[in-house]
Amino acid sequence: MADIKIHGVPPSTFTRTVRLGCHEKGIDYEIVAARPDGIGALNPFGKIPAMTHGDLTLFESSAILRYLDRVFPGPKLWPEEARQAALCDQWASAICDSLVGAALPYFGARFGFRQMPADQVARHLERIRALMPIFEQRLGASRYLAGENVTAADLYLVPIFFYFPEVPELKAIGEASPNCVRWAREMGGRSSVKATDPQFKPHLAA
Ligand SMILES: N[C@@H](CCC(=O)N[C@@H](CS)C(=O)NCC(=O)O)C(=O)O
Repeated sequence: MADIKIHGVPPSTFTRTVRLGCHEKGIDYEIVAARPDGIGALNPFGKIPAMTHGDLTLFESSAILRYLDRVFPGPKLWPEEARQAALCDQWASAICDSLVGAALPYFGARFGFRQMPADQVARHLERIRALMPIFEQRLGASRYLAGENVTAADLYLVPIFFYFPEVPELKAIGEASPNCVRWAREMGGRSSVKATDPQFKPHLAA
């Protein structure tokens, strides 16, 4: 039985980010099924994922990933060099602060998990559309978000961008972004991304 337990479910984007980090570093872990309404004391904020390692319980994906990066050997998720590490923080934080804030409610509405007025759904879509050129420009200037190597920043973008093909209007936005497509092709070839495929085929709400 693995020492590291990730409490969450595979379709959850933040759960996937943490799992991606485990795979990138070669950390053995066990996924323990938990939804936000069942996470209980592991996260008093009622969000997934949480992680347990012996008597340590952590929530917040960035805290979990940083802990794993410090404690376990394997490729660094945050570069050692200060500027590169800051770029990684910058992109990871910007994704959580902007893209996730539009994409998660949009997925929720389109996958039929959340009821939302149509104009609100449309606003989330326009926000996603407006944000994609930022990633397109960045991934035209560097191979990965924080430079020439995969970092934690990329692990935040993968779960979001890899749902785009499931939703026709997002698929079109993604396909109109050739640098993002190139990045996604490279990321999609990684064993971490293959191993964490949520195998989730949503039924789209109207
Ligand atoms: N800041 C948290 C965000 C986690 C998060 O929002 N997880 C989603 C699932 S992908 C969730 O639990 N949503 C339930 C809710 O917001 O009520 C992290 O980085 O771990």
